[in-house]
Amino acid sequence: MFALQSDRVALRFGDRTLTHAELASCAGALASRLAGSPRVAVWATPTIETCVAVVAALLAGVPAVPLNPKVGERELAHIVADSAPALVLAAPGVALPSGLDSVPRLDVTLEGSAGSFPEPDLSAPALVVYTSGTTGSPKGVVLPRRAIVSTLDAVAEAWEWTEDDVLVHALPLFHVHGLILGVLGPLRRGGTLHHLGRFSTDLVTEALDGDGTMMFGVPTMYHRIAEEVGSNAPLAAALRGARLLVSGSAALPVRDHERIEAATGQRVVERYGMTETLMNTSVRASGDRRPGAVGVPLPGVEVRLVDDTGSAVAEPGAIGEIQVRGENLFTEYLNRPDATAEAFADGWFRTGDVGTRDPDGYYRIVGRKATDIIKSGGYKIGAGEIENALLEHPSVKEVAVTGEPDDDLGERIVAWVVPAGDAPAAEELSDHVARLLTPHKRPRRVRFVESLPRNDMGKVMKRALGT
Ligand code: MCA
Ligand code: AMP
Repeated sequence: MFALQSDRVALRFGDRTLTHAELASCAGALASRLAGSPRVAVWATPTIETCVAVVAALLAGVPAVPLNPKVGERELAHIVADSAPALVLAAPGVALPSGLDSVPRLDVTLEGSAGSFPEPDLSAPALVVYTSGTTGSPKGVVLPRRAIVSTLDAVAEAWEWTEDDVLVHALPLFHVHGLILGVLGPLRRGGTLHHLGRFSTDLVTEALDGDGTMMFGVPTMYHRIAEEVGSNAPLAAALRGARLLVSGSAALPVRDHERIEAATGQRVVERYGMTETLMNTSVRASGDRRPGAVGVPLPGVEVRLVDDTGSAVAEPGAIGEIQVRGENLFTEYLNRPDATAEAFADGWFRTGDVGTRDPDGYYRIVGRKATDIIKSGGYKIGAGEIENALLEHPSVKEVAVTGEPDDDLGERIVAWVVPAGDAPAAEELSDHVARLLTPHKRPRRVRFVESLPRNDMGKVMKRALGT
């Protein structure tokens, strides 16, 4: 999957770096301690140790489950029970929550010398990434090595990504965007990742002013850049000098595209992906960078649009569900053969996204089939899991969760609550969700109501909930 031989810097986190050869040594040493484990969890802090742990698991052929280090107790219990990791890999000195007490810990150190490992079969599972659905708890998406390799090679071709590129980003390392594209991408190219630790426009300026050539981000990050770039000359200059700025995980509003272009002369490249499919389409580095469009299918990926009757629609401008086929796809949802079967139609993966195709083959995403999926800050969040968490709070009698437009986050989570007795403080309910699930799933707004609008069947009519 990676050559890991050169003396070029592979990973930079603050002032800590590892060359490809050094990474091969320390990840190789760790890999020999993992070999034979059925599956391992990785406490995915934004650190060099997380990268070493994931590379070690890949070298050893042991599937890795990246864990959000801010995960709440209920969500962690679910992931641990579902994925049954034999070990949890963590940076030395980092405290782990009690939900991991039953899982033996292995510290990730940056020492040791490389062993040699046979390259596992391409169909072997490499990562299990948890993702939210409309209802219930997050599902473990089993990603084979083939999907990772094919998606990374496809985007490399589209973005003319080489070993000379230094990728800059501040994405979390427990999702596809930050981990697969953002860490494994530079490693497969033989290039460099410069991770900022956290997002800030000052850190972006510094990194792109330095040797950074490309940047990946979610629309919230580009929105924050767009808000500032017109009046922040050093930021504008740093962005102007970059080779490529790529946005994904949610739609980048045209207004933000335009503000960034006006201040920097750079047009952001959009690509469209999903945890289950990795990358599907992208605007090519040399192609027409059209705001609002997610480009053309990547090499090896077939895309079709299917209308409500299940028929493929091909004429330009027709609207349908985006379905995908190719080597970029996941294998299954862990322990969920029912959900896996439901996700496919005649061998095509049903994304749930609704799109249209321009006459020249560019795709645009126009909506989503399920109303109970919210995309906030680039994170996918299921309304059902938040409703279930809120119903556990003694002051909540009934609840409905919706997403409403938010300039910064794309969508913000709103909880419509019928209190049991006196209404609790909104913050108490938000903290409750943050503690049980994860902070990014907390409602940003709580609206107390006397009742929820329901249809004759008793189902909450979410569209009737005004703001
Ligand atoms: C706030 N915090 C709390 C609470 N409230 N902690 C505990 N309890 C609370 N009640 C903490 C948070 O943990 C966080 O800590 C800080 O306060 C601010 O939180 P938040 O408001 O959520 O952060 P933000 O500033 O709004 O974050 C914006 C962001 C973030 C940086 C853009 O949303 C982000 O990183 N998004 C990336 C999502 C992503 O990677 N998606 C990829 C999946 P602290 O500051 O310490 O963190 S999609 C994908 O992979 C597909 C394949 C694709 O297409 O890419
Ligand atoms: P996730 O399941 O967290 O991997 O998120 C995948 C979803 O993010 C997709 O199904 C889309 O709804 C959305 N998404 C990803 N990239 C884009 C994009 N460039 N434009 C619009 N939506 C996107």
